[in-house]
Amino acid sequence: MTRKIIHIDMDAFFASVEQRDNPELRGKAIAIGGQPEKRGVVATASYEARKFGIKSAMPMATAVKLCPDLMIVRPRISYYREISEQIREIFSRFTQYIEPLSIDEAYLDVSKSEDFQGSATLLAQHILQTIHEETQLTASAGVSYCKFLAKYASNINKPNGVFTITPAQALEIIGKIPVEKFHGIGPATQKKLNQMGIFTGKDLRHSDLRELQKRLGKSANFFHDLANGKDNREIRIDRIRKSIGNETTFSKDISDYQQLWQQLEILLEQSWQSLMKKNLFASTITIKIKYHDFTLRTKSYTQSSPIISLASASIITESLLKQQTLTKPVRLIGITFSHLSSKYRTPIQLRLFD
Ligand code: TTP
Ligand code: MG
Repeated sequence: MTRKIIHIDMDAFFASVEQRDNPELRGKAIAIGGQPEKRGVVATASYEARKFGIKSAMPMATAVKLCPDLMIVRPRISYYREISEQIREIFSRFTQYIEPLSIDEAYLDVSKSEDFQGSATLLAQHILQTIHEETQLTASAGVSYCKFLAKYASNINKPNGVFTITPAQALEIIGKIPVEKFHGIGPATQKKLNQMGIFTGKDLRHSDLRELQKRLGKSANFFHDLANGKDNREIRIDRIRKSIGNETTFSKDISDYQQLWQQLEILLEQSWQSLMKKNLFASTITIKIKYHDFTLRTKSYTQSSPIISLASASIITESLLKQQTLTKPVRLIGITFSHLSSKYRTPIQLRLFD
C-alpha cells in the first residue's frame, strides 16, 4: 500500500510568535536571538528581515549590518515549547502516528485516515487552517508517499502553503534536486559526490552503485535509493500519549452518589469519544475524587485486554465509584484512560470470562 506522509513546518516560528503577541513587531524586520555586542546569533528572522539576507545561525552583528533598522527580540524558548505542544495536540486529533523532528516540525503518517475521503492534501490544508484558527500562526505542509519527499515538498509553497508530490511525479522532481538538499548529505558527502561529477538527483540515480559504495561506504545504498524514489523510513512515534481523560470541578460540592455518577458518566463519554477519535483503546480506567478539604483519592482498574466498548467502560467506572466511600462532600471528579494501544494494532481477543 502507498503510504501518505505529511511534513508540517511552522513559518518563521519564533519570529511569528513574537509578531503575534506584540503588534508593534508586525510587518517589521525582526530577529530573535542574542545581542550583537554579546556575540549573539540569529535563531530566526521574520520574513521581512530575510529580505535583507538575514538567516538563522548568522552572527547578530552581521544581521544588524545588513539591516540597521532590525529589531532584536530575546527568545522565550519555554513559551515556544508550550506552543509547540499546542500544535502537536492539534496533530493528534488527526493521527496518532506523529514524529516530531524539532520544536516546529513533525511528520504525520495519515495512511489510515479516512478524513476528506482519504485525500492527504485536503487533510494537510485542513490541519494548517486549524493551526491558524487556534494559534494565529501559519505553517507549511508537504505531502507525499515518503519522508524524504514530504519534507522536501513542505518548503516549496512556504510560507502558508501545501505542496503534494505524487508517486508519478517523484522521479522527475527528485532528478532536479541538488544532492546537498538530500536527507543526510552534508558538505563532506556533497564534496565527494561533486568530485564524481554527481550534482543532482538524476546524476545520483544514474551513478554506478559500486563506485558510490567505494566512496561513501554504507550510506551509498540509502542515497541511491532516495534518488530512485525509494524511502521506506517509517514514522517513529517516540512519545505516544500515555493517557486521555477529563475532570471537572463543581461550582457547589456534591455529596449525593447518584449526582456524582451522573457527572462522571458525562466525563466518561467525553473521554471515550476522544479515544475513539484518536483510534485508541485503553486497558486501564482511573477515577479521581477530590474532597472539599482537597484530599485526593484515586482508584483504578486494569483489564488484561483492551476495553473495547463504552458499555464495559461504564460498568468498570461505576464499580470504581461504588468502591469509594463518600465520607465528605466532593469538589472535583475526573476520569483517565491509560495503557493505550492502537485500535488497528490491537488484536481483539474475546475472552470467555471478561
Ligand atoms: P526552522 O523551521 O528552520 O525556521 P523557521 O520556522 O524560523 O522558518 P521557516 O519558515 O523557514 O521554517 O526552525 C524553527 C525554529 O527553530 C526557528 O524559528 C528558530 C529555531 N532555530 C534556531 O534557534 N537556530 C537555528 O539555527 C535554526 C535553523 C532554527
Ligand atoms: Mg519552520
